[in-house]
Amino acid sequence: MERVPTVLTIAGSDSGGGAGIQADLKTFSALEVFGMSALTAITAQNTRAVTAVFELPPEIVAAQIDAIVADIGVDAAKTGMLASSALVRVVAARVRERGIRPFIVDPVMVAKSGDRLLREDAVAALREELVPLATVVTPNLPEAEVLVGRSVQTLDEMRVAAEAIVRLGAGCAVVKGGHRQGEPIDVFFDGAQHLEIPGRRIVTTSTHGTGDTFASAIAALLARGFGLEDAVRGAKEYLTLAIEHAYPIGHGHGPVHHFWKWWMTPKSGAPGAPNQEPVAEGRGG
Ligand code: PXL
Repeated sequence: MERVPTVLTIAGSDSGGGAGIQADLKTFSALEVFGMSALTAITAQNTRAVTAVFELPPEIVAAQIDAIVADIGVDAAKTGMLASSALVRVVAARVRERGIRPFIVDPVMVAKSGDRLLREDAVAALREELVPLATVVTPNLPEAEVLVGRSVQTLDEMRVAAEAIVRLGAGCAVVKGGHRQGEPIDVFFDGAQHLEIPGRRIVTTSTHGTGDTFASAIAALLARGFGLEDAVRGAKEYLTLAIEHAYPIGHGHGPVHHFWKWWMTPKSGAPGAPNQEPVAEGRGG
């Protein structure tokens, strides 16, 4: 029998179920790989706000990764919320020492609610220790600005930012255009080829966990053997349909529908329902 690819998320828990490891594990399952998790932090959170954060000790994060590598093996891994420089460093050390690849770094900095998920003093560790290990880095516009230290708003600036991230040592950068007005174009650069990957803008408030879902989908598709460009395009397609099929949950930014392909029962309030309002400016993606 064919072996099922195994994919690891190194990320935080979202008690609201829409982002973090919850989104990652749902994405892995939907895309037909076996999901595993090394938990970095616990957030108390709903669709409106993060109300508390508890960071786990670096040793237990390292122990989770070691336990998984020692028995099950990792065909691809991705990172989400890493919270602190100590956690960034321990994850970088483990990924380097265990030779974990492909390795997708989603440089998570703030939640959809605006709450910080990475301490300011951890940005340098992320840039210097984690990004150079990455097969792909997937920043949104604000994250790209923090990583490269300059404005990233126009398509040209997105291209320059992607190049700068590759110069930091990443194999590839996908700068996501979801936060721009109009068509959400992602800019892809792998050190050789620049691509503009167009998408469809869906008017909805159900955008919580979109970044986590995108990075996890890339990890799953890479683990299944797709090439980088196909994995990124496939991830975007999967995410677009998951946003489109979202049903209302909570009163803020609701989650996407990871299992749009499998659920048979029509959902009241699915696309176009009363809570589907225009995406707030500067949010989403
Ligand atoms: O979407 C980024 C993200 C990652 N990880 C956790 C989160 C969020 C956003 O809310 O809560 C735990």
